[in-house]
Amino acid sequence: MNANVSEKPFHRILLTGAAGGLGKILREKLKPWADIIRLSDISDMGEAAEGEEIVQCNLADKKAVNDLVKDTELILHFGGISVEAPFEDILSANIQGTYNIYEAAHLHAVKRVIFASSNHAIGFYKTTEHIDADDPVRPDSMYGISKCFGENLSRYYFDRFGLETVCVRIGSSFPAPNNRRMLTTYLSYDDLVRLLHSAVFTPKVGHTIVFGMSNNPSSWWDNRKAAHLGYQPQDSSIAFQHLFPPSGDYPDAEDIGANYHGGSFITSGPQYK
Ligand code: NAI
Ligand code: 15L
Repeated sequence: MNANVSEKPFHRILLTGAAGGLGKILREKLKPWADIIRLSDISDMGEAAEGEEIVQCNLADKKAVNDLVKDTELILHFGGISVEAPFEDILSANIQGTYNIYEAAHLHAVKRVIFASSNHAIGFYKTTEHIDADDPVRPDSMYGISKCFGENLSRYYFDRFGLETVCVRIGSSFPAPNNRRMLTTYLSYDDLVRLLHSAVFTPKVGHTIVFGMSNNPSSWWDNRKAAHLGYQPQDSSIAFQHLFPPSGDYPDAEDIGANYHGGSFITSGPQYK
């Protein structure tokens, strides 16, 4: 066997948001997938280990993003503001930033992007409603609107140029659920990696929207429209149910956040007097 020939599926892939909560997990987990992982964030990412390249840049800087994407085969776009924020900040990091990623991906003939979308693209559905990927978006915040933008932008780049995307509407991906709502929205880190593996290695994905959730005892989201990905979650929030024991009045009709998929995000947007 020629020692110079790699057996990894990709030569170089790009992960944005590498300094973030999920980025730090993925930095390790993606290593078997590529000879080189190019890590990017606006924040410090420490030193590059073997098989890593570090590029610190602002996603809103079009020239910098163009250079960032050059020579990569796949992009996992996790960078950006991950909670509600003033529109101008969302515009720069999430809307301009995601546009810059897609423009560069097209110019450099990247074949596929995995876009970290969010449940907040559909957060204004009530918890009594069950939806699938074909139901209309109902963003619950400026942040959620930026995720709808990314989903529509990626649809356009697929229809116009054939650039494939899997939009992962991540529920709540943390070490454990932090509240009762997250018993429904929880996505374990291992299931996140399983889902990304399906999104990256399924031969044809076109433009797919998939809900990022573990095999939780309750769900508001139906993933049958993304069945071609073959994603099989193996974890469940059931292991954490004891942390949030049932109480008779949940969801309390007065607690508006408890009655919507997006939880408290639905009141986090602009406040008017
Ligand atoms: P995070 O906030 O920990 O990480 C986001 C990273 O993006 C940060 O390191 C930040 O420095 C970087 N960033 C922000 N603005 C930037 C800019 N202008 N240029 C370059 N980098 C910038 O968020 P987390 O939890 O790691 O989420 C990662 C992605 O997944 C985000 O896009 C988020 O919206 C999405 N997501 C995460 C969920 C979760 O439960 N963790 C749920 C739904 C979506
Ligand atoms: C998200 O989109 C956020 O990035 C994350 O911080 C959580 O708030 C998550 O949604 C959630 O809905 O739990």
